[in-house]
Amino acid sequence: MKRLLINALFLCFWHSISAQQSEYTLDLNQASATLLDEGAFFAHSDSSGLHPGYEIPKGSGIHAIFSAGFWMAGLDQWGQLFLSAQRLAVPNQSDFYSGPYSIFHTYMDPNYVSKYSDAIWTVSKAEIDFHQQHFQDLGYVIPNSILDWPGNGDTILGVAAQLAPFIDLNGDLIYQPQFGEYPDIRGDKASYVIYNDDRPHLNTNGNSMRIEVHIMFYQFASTDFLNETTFMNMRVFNRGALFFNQFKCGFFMDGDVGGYADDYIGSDTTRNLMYFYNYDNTDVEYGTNPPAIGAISLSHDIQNMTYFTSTSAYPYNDPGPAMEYWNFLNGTWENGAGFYYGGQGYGGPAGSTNTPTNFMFSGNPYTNQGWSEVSANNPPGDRRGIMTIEDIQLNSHAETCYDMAIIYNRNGNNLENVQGLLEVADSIRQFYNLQVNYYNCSQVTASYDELNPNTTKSIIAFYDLLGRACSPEKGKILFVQFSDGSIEKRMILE
Ligand SMILES: [Ca+2]
Ligand SMILES: [Ca+2]
Ligand SMILES: [Ca+2]
Repeated sequence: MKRLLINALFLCFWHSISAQQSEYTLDLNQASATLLDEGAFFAHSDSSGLHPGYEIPKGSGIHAIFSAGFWMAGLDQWGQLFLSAQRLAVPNQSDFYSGPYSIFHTYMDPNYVSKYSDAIWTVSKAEIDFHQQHFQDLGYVIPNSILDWPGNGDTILGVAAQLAPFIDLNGDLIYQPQFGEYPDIRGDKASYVIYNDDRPHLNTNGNSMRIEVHIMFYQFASTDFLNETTFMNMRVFNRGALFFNQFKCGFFMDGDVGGYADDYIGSDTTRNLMYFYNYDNTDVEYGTNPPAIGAISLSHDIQNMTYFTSTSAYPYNDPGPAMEYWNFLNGTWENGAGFYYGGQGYGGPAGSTNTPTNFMFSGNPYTNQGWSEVSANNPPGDRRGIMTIEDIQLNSHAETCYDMAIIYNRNGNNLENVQGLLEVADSIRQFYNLQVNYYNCSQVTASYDELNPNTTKSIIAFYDLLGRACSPEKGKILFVQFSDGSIEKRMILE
């Protein structure tokens, strides 16, 4: 057990009225991913404490991730900070709560509790295929995985009418599996998790954003790189009245490559990748040739990638209050000090420069090009990383969405596995770009050529998020410049 941070006071107070977080392990392929429904995932918690929750390969008893979660924050028009974030699966010490947002806040209603205290729904493509072929057969019984799919929320409880995606054959917006309708999943098996932040934030003490988060975790059965991959489609719904002038979403991951104490971290800005690897070629759990594991953003260019280490001194250690999480989301240390290229990314100590950077250890430790923890010869440790994947305005009742994947490679020594992971990242992106049926991960629902059907203005240029001229590419978010001079942030649909 790595650490136990249960706050006994909160535990006593909340235990009687707060439901236990539910757990499900998605393990269709070689990645055995433990899911939870209160903000943290790839983590496991029981009476003996906190444990890692991403076993790979499945059945080995060895894990490569201790914990992960999405961090979200926004500033309202007066600059007030609202923030929801989770690092660890400590029971009853979360910013997030299982189930959808309720406009009546009726979370203690027995009907709400019975419907949503377990907010993880899982279904396989095989079940869906069988259902499609046999739903009209005499004696066919719809399996619970399809029957219970949360396509519609209970509006009597103040929950949104539309929740998880489904194929609505008759177009009435009502999920009717008895008519052959079925969950609209990706992959060969998917788990759908719903949680909200509409109660006290027991982790960060941040202000509630009134958001609802949906994550579809999905895996493919395959014999290639997909067999060691878990995908995530994450959607954020702003259910309240707040308008966030600046909304940021980050993906946090405490990668532990087997033993946690001898790891390095890195980023690859061209691949939108954050990754963890062993500093030497021997790990206490994986043995020789320990793997590399990473998180890749597929729908968005990452804005920054930062890290911290639990054993470091302030301000280089784990964040505590909401403002410290906000600082990390903004690509600074937790006290707001900047990151600098070189060394350990601090201003001052040996090896660092005066050059600010948004991406920690952006070089390649295998080719030894650029700045890496290998080139800096850093002391290894328990690395935790956070990559900020979006910075937008988020209106009341708007939604945004992200596609990501957790990828893995173990085909050589510790550094060859980093190089191998970069190649897996390219394969995953190629695979993702071919998925034409995926609904588009963007706040904007119009495609660029439909923006102004009667328009007098035409598109004159595209720019990427760094302001560089680029060509339009499906699934890419970019700035579109129009002939009247206006610029809008858009995602290309087709
Ligand atoms: Ca229907
Ligand atoms: Ca290790
Ligand atoms: Ca770690």
